Amino acid sequence: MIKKDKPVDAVFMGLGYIGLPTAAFAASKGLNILGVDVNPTVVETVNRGEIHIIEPYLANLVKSVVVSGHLQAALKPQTAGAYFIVVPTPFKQNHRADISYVEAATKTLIPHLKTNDLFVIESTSPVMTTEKMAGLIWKERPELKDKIYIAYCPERVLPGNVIYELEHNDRVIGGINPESTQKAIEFYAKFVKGTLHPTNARTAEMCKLTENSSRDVQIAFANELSMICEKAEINVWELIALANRHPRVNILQPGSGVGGHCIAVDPWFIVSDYPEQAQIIKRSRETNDYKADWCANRIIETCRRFESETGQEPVVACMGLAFKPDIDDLRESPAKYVTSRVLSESNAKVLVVEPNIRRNDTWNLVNYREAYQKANIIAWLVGHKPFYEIQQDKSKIELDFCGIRK
Ligand code: SAJ
Repeated sequence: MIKKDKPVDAVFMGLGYIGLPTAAFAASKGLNILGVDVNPTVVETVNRGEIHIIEPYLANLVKSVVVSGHLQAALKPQTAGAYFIVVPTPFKQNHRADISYVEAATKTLIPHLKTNDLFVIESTSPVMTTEKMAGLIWKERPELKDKIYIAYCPERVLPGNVIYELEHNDRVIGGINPESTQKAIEFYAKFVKGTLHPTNARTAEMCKLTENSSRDVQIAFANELSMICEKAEINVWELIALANRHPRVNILQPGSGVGGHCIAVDPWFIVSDYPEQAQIIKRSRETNDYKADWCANRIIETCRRFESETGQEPVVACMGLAFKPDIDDLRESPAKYVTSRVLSESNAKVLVVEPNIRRNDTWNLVNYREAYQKANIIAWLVGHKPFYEIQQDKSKIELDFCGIRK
């Protein structure tokens, strides 16, 4: 149980991929943390000292801080000195950001706020969200205007390396006024070793969107190059490796598209708010989304040509379902989308491979070595480490969308 003799130092609203690691990490630095989630299963799991997400080292961290009483989970918040909003901000059909979870978490906290409290939003949000939430607070609690500290501080941790990056990444901290920025910096300094960079709320909100949009644009450039090189019959992997020998060139890697709930989502927040100005950002999103269809089309065409030229049934191995190498997360995965299109549109027998997933009631998964051996067409969709060990069999047609053979 949470240490009763000590007040709650901070409440974290949202115990997902970012909220739980951040709450546990702050607790590991001796703070008394209450993690709040709307999902009773998540609350029960955490209070057993266990976790519901895959992240290296997180299980031990959560177990130790729950046993020590520094972290407790609950369905409802308690009064504390600081509050952090770390809930999802998906986008709606029209690519506009859905901040309803941020609003709901804010409204839940409003009755608990008191003078000198710190209120921080970490959820990736459209510019001006923090000011909007401040408006919600002032509307219900006018006596707190300019009496509490409100800031925005985006996370930038890489799934699979979250715990290390929570401690060591620099953080950008933007208050609705300089006092709020300072108060937030003082709190983060209790558990972050990275440099804490002060700014205002809008700049901090835009910084997060900018970081991920810049990566999406760079990946779109690599994906566009890969489609040009297929036409020009140039090995795009060789081309990029050579171009990157230039001291000031750093082209990223083509893939089967861009997945995950960050890079494929965040740029749309800028595009929907600044549609006239965000031309490159929008076109990059479209290019990266188109790349998945381009890959699916290539596989389907190859299967058709194989059957017409050989008279044999094409057997295609779709190698990888996850949204990026060496993880088990299929959210917004282009490889999953490509595989689904091949399953529904091709004339082939399709072998689906994802070595990072054990059992799965959606996909009839095949072991990657067995799939390679049985298939006559190999579609490399995700660059999982084990795939690089497979010796190439020149009798098979290989479509390399992620550089396995580079
Ligand atoms: N990808 C490529 N080619 C590349 C790099 C990535 O096709 O050269 C693809 C990946 O396969 C994946 C997608 O892009 O489908 C996103 O991969 P990622 O490596 O960007 O990883 P994420 O989305 O898990 O993490 C990103 C990171 N942001 C940046 O690197 C700027 C991370 O720091 C953020 O915290 C995270 O988004 C987030 O939560 O916003």
